[in-house]
Amino acid sequence: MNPTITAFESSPDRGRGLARDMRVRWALEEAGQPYEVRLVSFSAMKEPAHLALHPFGQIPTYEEGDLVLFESGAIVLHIAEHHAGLLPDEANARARAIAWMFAAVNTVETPILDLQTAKFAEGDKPWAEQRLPIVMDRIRDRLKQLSARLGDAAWLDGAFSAGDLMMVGVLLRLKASGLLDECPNVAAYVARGEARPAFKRAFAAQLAVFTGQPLTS
Ligand code: GTB
Repeated sequence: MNPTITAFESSPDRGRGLARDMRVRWALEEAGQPYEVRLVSFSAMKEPAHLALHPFGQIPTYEEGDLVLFESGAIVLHIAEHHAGLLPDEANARARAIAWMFAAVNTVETPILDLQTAKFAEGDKPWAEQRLPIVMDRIRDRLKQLSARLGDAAWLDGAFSAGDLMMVGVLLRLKASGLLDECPNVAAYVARGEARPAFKRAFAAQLAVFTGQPLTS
């Protein structure tokens, strides 16, 4: 039986691939694993039935037989561990790819989330104008460090891996900020991720939820 994931019934980004089900869809597409999607409303996410799957009442979740998972990183790791192509076979290279997955959510995503909070949740606070440049500079620091490590390479550590999938998934959130353009090799890295056929299929599938248009392929 195909796994089932949950996604927003009505995503605030209007299907631009920013909600975290995108990473899970992308990993499933890379793995060639068909999947079902159950759409949930904001109120349904806080109901007992969904809270039984996700203790924090969020998306995405992942159900496969007896297994129920939450946390996009954990779900992507599970998919990567059970399908070829997202983690290297060699033990040390595999450990490094997993380290990049953690770096994406723990080191790079955290200041990016601070930016969203500073802009949207705290934008009307009297100190917001002073806080915003501080948060932007923290992201700049991380991007410069990532840029230095990436150099001219296509991917972070050899072949494309779940580490790249998570990192690109996190960096996508910066596209509208203009910060990516300050590090052209990182911007090109994100564009390389978006150009992958599996990314395009995943993006089209989540956009179709918003447009209501059926998928053509
Ligand atoms: N750490 C968890 C994970 O990685 O899975 C975080 C999950 C999470 O934040 N889920 C969000 C959610 O369910 C959706 S992705 N929020 C509803 C709630 O908490 O009540 C975050 C998100 C939402 C919307 C946009 N957007 O529209 O641009 C982007 C990202």
